[in-house]
Formats: sequence, structure tokens, C-alpha cells
Amino acid sequence: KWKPLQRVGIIGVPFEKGQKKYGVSVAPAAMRAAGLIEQLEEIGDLDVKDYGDIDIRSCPETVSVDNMAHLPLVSECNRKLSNKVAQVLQDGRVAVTIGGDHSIGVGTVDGHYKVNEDMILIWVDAHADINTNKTSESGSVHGMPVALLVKELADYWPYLPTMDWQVPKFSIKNLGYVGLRSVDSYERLAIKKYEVPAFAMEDIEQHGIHKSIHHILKVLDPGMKKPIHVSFDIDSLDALEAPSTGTPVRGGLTLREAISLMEIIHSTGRLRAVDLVEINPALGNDSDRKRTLEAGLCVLKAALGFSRRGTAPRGVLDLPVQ
Ligand code: 4U7
Ligand code: MN
Ligand code: MN
Ligand code: MN
Repeated sequence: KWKPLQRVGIIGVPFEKGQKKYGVSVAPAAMRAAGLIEQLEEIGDLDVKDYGDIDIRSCPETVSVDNMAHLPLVSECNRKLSNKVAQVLQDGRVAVTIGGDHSIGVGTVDGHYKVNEDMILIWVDAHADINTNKTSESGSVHGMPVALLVKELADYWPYLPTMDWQVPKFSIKNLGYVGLRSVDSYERLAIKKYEVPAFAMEDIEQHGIHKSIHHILKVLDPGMKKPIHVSFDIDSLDALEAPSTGTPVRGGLTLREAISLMEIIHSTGRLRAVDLVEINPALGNDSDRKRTLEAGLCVLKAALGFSRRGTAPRGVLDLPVQ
């Protein structure tokens, strides 16, 4: 009874203060220049609306929290993003958010949760992004969004000034991971403690991408009726497939595996939000940049219904005669 939504809303988030390198903020413009809107419009009869970029203005950073860089900026950006994602969903469209670094996952998931409280979250990433400011080695918020979002970890944070708008209500029981291969020790502890279904690269190696994602979907939603949010970090892909990213890790997903994963999720008909984050067009040479942007496009197209088999013209039964 679930049919894929044929309406899509694009949101750009030119934000990079959740990590330290210059360039992730250029990704929304680079993806549009690479033909994002046109390529999505070519899929079946997708109705694509571009909602433009979130307005990133530097607000005065009056407060500072220990080992958590630029919290006021991260907070302000995510507050706006959360409202925008909720608006796109209320317009009856799949919310497609182009980051920006992964700290923007706070806003996308918060906004989705406001509209669909029963949503499940698939975090596709080399990293688990579930550090608190106490466990993080970097102090960068792009390694913390999952810990900020889940209610089970609320007590492990200090009071966070500027973040009052975000009350973590999403349960860690509705989270699954794919692609992990660089997990910090306390992140591993959290995953074990809450028994988060987590398919690290060795599990994907063992079971294949099909069984892995089907298993996660079954564990999180045995009734097969919940809206799905995929937060896709481009560094889940092997560094050879997507070199232009700030924290590349060797030995990752092939593009084929990522496409396959997205095709399976699309086929459920329940995909309601996708984030594509951590593409940094300022890193690497022209060929690295092109390859990374193309990989991002392939992943989004698969999520939104592009078929590698091709699609026959609708309502036509034969080839045109001379
Ligand atoms: B990304 C890291 F220590 N875990 O917290 C951290 F290894 O959004 C990396 O997945 C975080 O790219 C990577 O800084 C964040 C580190
Ligand atoms: Mn990430
Ligand atoms: Mn990552
Ligand atoms: Mn990264």
C-alpha cells in the first residue's frame, strides 16, 4: 500500500562550522552546478521543487561549551533547517537535504520527527557520529549529531546554551547504522549498550548489502509501515569512490553497494527524507571533485527511483513505426 512519493523538495545547507576544513559549504552550489535538479527531473515523472539554501548568517558566538566548537552557529543553522524540513514534508514532498557537514543531521532529523513521530533513521557513514562533548577527540559537532538527537543520551550532555529549541525526543531504538569502520571507543560502548543494529564493513562483507539493509529495516520496523529517513555521509563510500571529503576512510562501500542500498530503500515506498552530507569540493583535484559529486548524484538518483535497468515509456506498448 506504500507508493514512493513522486514529489521532492531540495534544501541546500552551505554550512561547515561543524568541522574544521574549508569547503563543505560549497557542496550545495557544486551539486546544483553538476545538474542535481535536472537529473532528478529526468527520473520518471518526479516533480522537483528547489527550496533554495538555508540562510547561514554568522551570529555572535557569545557562549562557548567545553570541547564543542561553534555551538551557537551550529544551533542557529539547525533551528532554521528543522523548520524547513518540516515545511517540505508538510508540502507532501520527500525532503532532500544537501549539506554541509554532518552536524546538519540534527536539524533534518528534528524537522522530520516533528512531522512523523514514528520515523526510523538509517545512518550511512564510516563513522557513528555518536560522541558527546565529553567523549569527542576533535570537539567537532559533525561527530556528535546522533548523540544530540537521541533522548536516551540526553543526560550525558551538559546544559547546552542556544539549543533550547531542540528537545531530543527521537529514540535510539529507531536507529540503524550501515558502513561503519571508524568508531571511537565510547561510540562503540553506546552502540553495544543500546543494541543499535549496526552493519560495519565486516558485516556487509559477510552478509552483503541486501541482507544487511533488509535486516535493519526488519529490526526497526517489523510491521513495514514507518517513514524512513536516510542520513547519507559521502565518507561511507570508499575513499576511492568519493575522495573529496574531510574525513575519508579507506575500505568503504562501493558505489554499487550504496546504489543498491538506496534502491532497496526506495522500493519500500516509505522514504521521506534523505540527507547527503560531507562532500567537500575544495579537497582533491578536478577528477576527485568530479568523481565525488557524481557519486553523490548516483546515490540520490537511486534513492528517488532511478532504475539502472532503464524505464520504458509510460503507456506505450510498441516501438514507433516509420
Ligand atoms: B562525520 C571522529 F574522532 N569520530 O568525533 C570525531 F574520528 O560526520 C570523526 O562522520 C567524526 O564525517 C566524523 O571527530 C564525522 C573522530
Ligand atoms: Mn557523518
Ligand atoms: Mn563520516
Ligand atoms: Mn566527514
